[in-house]
Amino acid sequence: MKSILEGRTALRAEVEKTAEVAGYLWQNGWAERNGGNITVNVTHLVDNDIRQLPAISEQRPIGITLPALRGCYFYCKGTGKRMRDLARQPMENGSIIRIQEDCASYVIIADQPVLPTSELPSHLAVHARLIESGSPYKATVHTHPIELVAMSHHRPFLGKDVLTNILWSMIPETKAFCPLGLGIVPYALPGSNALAESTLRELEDYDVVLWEKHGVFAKGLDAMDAFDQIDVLSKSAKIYLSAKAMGFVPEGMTEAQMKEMTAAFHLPR
Ligand code: 2HA
Ligand code: ZN
Repeated sequence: MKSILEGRTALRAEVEKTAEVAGYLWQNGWAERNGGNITVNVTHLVDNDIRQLPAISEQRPIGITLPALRGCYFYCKGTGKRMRDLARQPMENGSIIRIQEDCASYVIIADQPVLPTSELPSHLAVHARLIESGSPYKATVHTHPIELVAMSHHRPFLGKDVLTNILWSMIPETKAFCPLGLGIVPYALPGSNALAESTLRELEDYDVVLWEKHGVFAKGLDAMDAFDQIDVLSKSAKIYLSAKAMGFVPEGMTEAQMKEMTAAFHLPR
């Protein structure tokens, strides 16, 4: 069977980059079984021939109405599919969907009728907000990074910007490459509207948010950019835990050293 990616260099590159990220999530131990999701807005890579493609699924409800997404196209990980499989075969473990005229339903158009992620409403709600706010961001990534999830089990860490400041102070690059820090989303049932709504709210101020006792949700220019931000935060969490394992609480960079970073890298705060 011919893939939609054949002869489409830019779309193929975007899907392959997403597959590369899926491999990193698995290799990092952040994507057990079918854990995690990736959704990428590929509308700008879609040509007229793709727009004419017939649906290969029934029209399915999203669960919410998102007017900003009318006629948009997304590559989505398939529900129940594994990141480690998606890394090798992205079009068998994910699919491309088209948002319908009603802005409340979608159809799958390629390559196979693989149903998209269970977290589709929360991912699409974030994409709608990104479009409405004129953001260049095209990707959302949800994954289960071990050390960050472990830190979310400690109540004192869940106060506003407590973890942001600890993680920023572990190594200078974290503040430079995750300049907005880490937002906190209180525990809510996976796939629930409550989780989607508090994620949407927290992403107004942060690029990466920590879902208490579950995982992280990040937005970025592409899946690689979202992954990089999670990766630098995870690196800092590992340094914190390594210090604790050696029997001491790490000192962290001083206020003055953090301020120096902010000025040198022209960071927002
Ligand atoms: O899709 O990780 O939270 C699998 C998940 C949902
Ligand atoms: Zn999850």
